[in-house]
Order: sequence, then structure tokens, then C-alpha cells
Amino acid sequence: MIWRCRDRVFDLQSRTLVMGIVNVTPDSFSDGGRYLDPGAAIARCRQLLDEGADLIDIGAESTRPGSQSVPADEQIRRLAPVLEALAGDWHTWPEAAVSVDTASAAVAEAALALGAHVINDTSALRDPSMTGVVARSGAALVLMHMRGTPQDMQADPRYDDVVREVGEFLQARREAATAAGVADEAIALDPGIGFGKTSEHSLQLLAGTRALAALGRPVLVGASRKSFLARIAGTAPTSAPEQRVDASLAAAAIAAYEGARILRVHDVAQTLRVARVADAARAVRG
Ligand code: HH2
Repeated sequence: MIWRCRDRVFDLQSRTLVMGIVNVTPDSFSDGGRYLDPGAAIARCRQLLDEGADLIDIGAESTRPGSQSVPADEQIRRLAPVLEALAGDWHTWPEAAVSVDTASAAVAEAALALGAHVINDTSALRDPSMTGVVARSGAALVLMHMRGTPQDMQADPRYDDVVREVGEFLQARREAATAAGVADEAIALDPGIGFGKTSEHSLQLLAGTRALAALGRPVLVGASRKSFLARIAGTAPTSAPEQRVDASLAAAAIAAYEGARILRVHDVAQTLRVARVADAARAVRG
């Protein structure tokens, strides 16, 4: 299976991709405030690329439960210096790609003009202009499932069968995107771990990765440092996100072994080693 991200084409047959997270925000749940300064964000991107990240995902708006939305012009103001700096860098990492985490078509358009290869839309096309912007650019599009909005998504989420319902939603969004001109081979699908999900729902989606992979597009899993891992691992949900790295690596191994092709993570170097082990185990399983 290939995943087309403008001029970057990833062959996902045997290799799970690792996407490093950089949030240019004051309030992200794990790295909020650390990379709000453009110089710090650029240095972090370069560090993750040096560690071997296949992609970096840059966000200018937190989507943690209860977070407030950030106007498009402010998102662009935060992203532009980082994207501009990276655009001059690509000879150093010719095979890596840059993703921008936004649900706004205006932000996506500005980011694509500055060279982004992927739009990571956690709202899966709630902005009706998003498909046109992505289709015109030839960029890749991540479609993620979220129940509700970051403001209300954790208020008693319920599903009859979370894996089936999320799969049906993602398939419908994929069809909407391709009908609007986005190439199917540019689309990746994401169950949205923690987005309108209890810990049990997030665990079921992680364990059910194979069912989503059967839809035939690369599955992206973002479990990194999320609080459901603390609950399962027996650490306090109030624990610092940095204390959830080992549990995150376990989640990455499960996701990759069960067919996820892209892991969105804070800890790139460790996850790359986990991904290689999971890839090797998948290869001998056949
Ligand atoms: N999770 C977060 C943000 N964006 N995008 C995708 N596709 N999948 C995810 O699971 C996902 C995502 C939340 O993590 P983080 O970026 O670390 O925090 P915040 O939203 O607080 O900035």
C-alpha cells in the first residue's frame, strides 16, 4: 500500500511510519508552552527529524478535552515561521514529510502554500472547504474520528460497538473526500484515541486496529502519553504525561502489530525501535 503526500510517496508494505509531534501552543496536554517560541519549535522539529521521524506533525491548536479553539489567523501566525524554516531544510531530510494538525481550511491552505505535505484534520472535514483545498494541492489527508468537539467530547460518550461505528464513520468520510476530488491513495484513517471515548473505548479501538486496517487505507494511531494509558497501567490519571512513555511504547507495539501504518508520538527514537520490532513480528506472522 502506498500513501501519497504530494511529492513524498511512502511505501507502507513493510514499514510503519513514525510521526513526531510538535505543538506550537501554550496549552497542549503534554508539550504545551515548550515550543510556542518559533526557535524552540524549529529546533524540536529538526531534533525529531534527526532522530529518524518519517513525518512531523505540527499543531497550533490544542484539542485536549476542554481546550478552546484558536482563530485561523493566530494558528497561521504560530505555524508560518516554523514551516518557512523547514522549507529550507528539506535537502537534509529528503524523504521526510511535514504534516499540519488543523481542522481549518484557511490554515490548511496557508500551510500547504508553505510546503506542508499532509493535512491532519481531527474533525474529518467539518470545514466544508477542506476537501477542495487538499484536492487542489495533492497533499495527503488524515481523517480522524471525534465524537463532539474538544469542549464537550468527554461528556459521557456512548457507543453500541465503538470499533464498528468508528469504522463506518471513517469509511463515510473517506467517500466524501474522494467524491470531492481527494485521491484515495492520499487518505489515511485515524480512530481518534481519546476523542469522545472512555478509556475502555480507547482500548477497544487500539485492540481493534486490524478491523480498521481492513478498510484498505493506512491507519494512523495516536495513543502517545494519553491519560487512558495511565488508567490502564495503574498510574494516576493526574500523573505527568512524561511518566506514560513506557505505556505509550506498549500501545505503539500493539497498534503496529495489529496493522497501524503510522504512529503519532512524542517519543520518536524509542517508537522507531518499537516499530521495527513490530514490523519484523508482522512479517514473520505473514
Ligand atoms: N491526538 C492529538 C492531537 N492531534 N491527530 C490525530 N490524527 N490523531 C490523534 O490521536 C491526535 C491528533 C492530541 O495530542 P497532542 O497533540 O499531544 O495534544 P494537544 O491536542 O493538547 O495539542
